[in-house]
Amino acid sequence: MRNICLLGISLAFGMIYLAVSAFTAAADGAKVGVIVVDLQGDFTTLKKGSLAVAGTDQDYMDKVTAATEALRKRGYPIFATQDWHPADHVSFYTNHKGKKAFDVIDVAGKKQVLWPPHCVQKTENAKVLLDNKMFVAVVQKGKDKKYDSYSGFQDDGGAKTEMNQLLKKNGIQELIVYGLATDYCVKATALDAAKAGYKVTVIEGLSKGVAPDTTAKALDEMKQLGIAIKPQIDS
Ligand code: VGL
Ligand code: ZN
Repeated sequence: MRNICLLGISLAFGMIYLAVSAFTAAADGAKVGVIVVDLQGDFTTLKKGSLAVAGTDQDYMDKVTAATEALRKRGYPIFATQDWHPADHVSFYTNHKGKKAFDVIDVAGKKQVLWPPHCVQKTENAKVLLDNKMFVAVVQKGKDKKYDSYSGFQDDGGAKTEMNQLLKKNGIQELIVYGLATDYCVKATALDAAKAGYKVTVIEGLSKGVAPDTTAKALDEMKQLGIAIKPQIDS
């Protein structure tokens, strides 16, 4: 009797497990995760950010919020990246004498765009604009003053964030990526994800770029590397 009971309980748990994993898997059976990139005040016109990307108004925020909520309800674990710079960060033009915003200099053999100061640690406009309860984890990047870090996986000095380990720990094989900005942090994060072996889809309609030419180039480059570009999330 006791054995039959135990068998019944294990069968029930087994079925619940199967039902839940079927729900969180893509059509090909892979487990899907989401990375929302740098959805922070400083990158939005909504919050009058210092590096506001065109088209990041209330309407954009509402779309991103609704889509992220829908993906979470499908059971997909949601991750966020957060640009999180010290005030003396190398990417700020104000930290380079005689330079102005959007000048390009050489840093450790790499081209570095000089930005207006943005996403300074603990400032109001460095906050992620989605309810933190949505996220399994928020991965901060660009904390080392010596290196920029467009990618959520690693900085320009090669130092890895916890992103890949977090995704592995959560069993993620496929990623949906969107946010700000298409031509910088979305692109770098999607490319590193693809290089790390994830199947990647970038949602163009939930991402906005700093400039039209670099955005068009970024979309091309991502496609070349096998990243799928979709206008919206599948309904
Ligand atoms: C970003 C420029 C500087 C981005 C971050 O999130 O795309 N762009 N820092
Ligand atoms: Zn930055």
